[in-house]
Amino acid sequence: MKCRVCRGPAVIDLPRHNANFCVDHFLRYCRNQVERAIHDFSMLAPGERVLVAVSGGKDSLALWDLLGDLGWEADGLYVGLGLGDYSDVSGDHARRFAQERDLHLIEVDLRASYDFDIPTAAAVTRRVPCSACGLSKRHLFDAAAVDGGYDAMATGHNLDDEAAVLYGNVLRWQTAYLGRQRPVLPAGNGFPRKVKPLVRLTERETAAYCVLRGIDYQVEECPMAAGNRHLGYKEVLNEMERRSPGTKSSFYFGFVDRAVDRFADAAWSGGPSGGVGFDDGGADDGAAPGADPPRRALGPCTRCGAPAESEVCAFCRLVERAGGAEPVPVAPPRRRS
Ligand code: Q46
Ligand code: ZN
Repeated sequence: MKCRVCRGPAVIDLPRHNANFCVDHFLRYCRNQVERAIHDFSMLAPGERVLVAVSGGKDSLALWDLLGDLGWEADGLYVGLGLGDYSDVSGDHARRFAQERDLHLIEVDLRASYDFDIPTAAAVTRRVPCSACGLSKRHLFDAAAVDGGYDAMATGHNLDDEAAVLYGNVLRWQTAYLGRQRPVLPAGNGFPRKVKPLVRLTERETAAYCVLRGIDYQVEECPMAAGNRHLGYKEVLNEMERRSPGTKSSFYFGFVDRAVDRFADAAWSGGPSGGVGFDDGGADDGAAPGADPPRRALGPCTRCGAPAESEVCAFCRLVERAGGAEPVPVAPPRRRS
């Protein structure tokens, strides 16, 4: 197996590009893909400050590394979700990454700051954990990005994530979600700009990037994720990709190029909303972790000042319900029948 560029020994094959790469040219390929995504979708302008949502997993750490490499001033934000050992290990990876590179990592711990964690919130609200989790992460990331004066917030959603979310939303014709599924959400209504610079890289590629760059990351899946629909959609798409390399990319980018605008009217007019309850598009609600609820806002939350659809924002209502409740340990993964 030889590198397509230099004919040296290749370390990875990329069937969808009909190419093999050596270490240097694979790393260059990753940088090029991110640069191209940022440029093609006008995600960031030179000199802008970025806040990276860091989970301690491969995607967010690869993203932080790549953005720095490409010259952006990027800080990280890690949210402690209280998911037992999984959170402890994830936080350690995020902290070590930042320390070793002298980067600034902001940390917010749900238990320490709001007196609840995700398993407890899930039990109190009787919703799947991803519901309270997605709501909390979005609220805290948005608030940190706005309060910190960052020009944009970047998340590590990769091509597999976006294709799986799209697949789920198409299967259920979630038109409101479809209209918002773009690599960039502009700032507005008190929300920061949100960008996904890894949309041109697959999960396998971000994992290989981390290994080749010597980045240690959380290799376990979130204990709450097992059995959710999102993972099932990924498996289906992986099988299609195996049979026909390039399927995921043409599915997702074909949608972004030729179809997303058709759902623009639905995008802001309806659909499940993080502002109404806890139905934020968590994994079992039909969409997936990372799906964006409508950014409707009638005014600032009277408690925290965040954009809210009612007097009190959904996160503050969650804090009111779950804060101080008897802590619930991390449950074994829930399997769907
Ligand atoms: S961390 Fe949170 Fe994800 Fe775990 S509980 Fe669900 S949303 S799966 S990206
Ligand atoms: Zn609030």
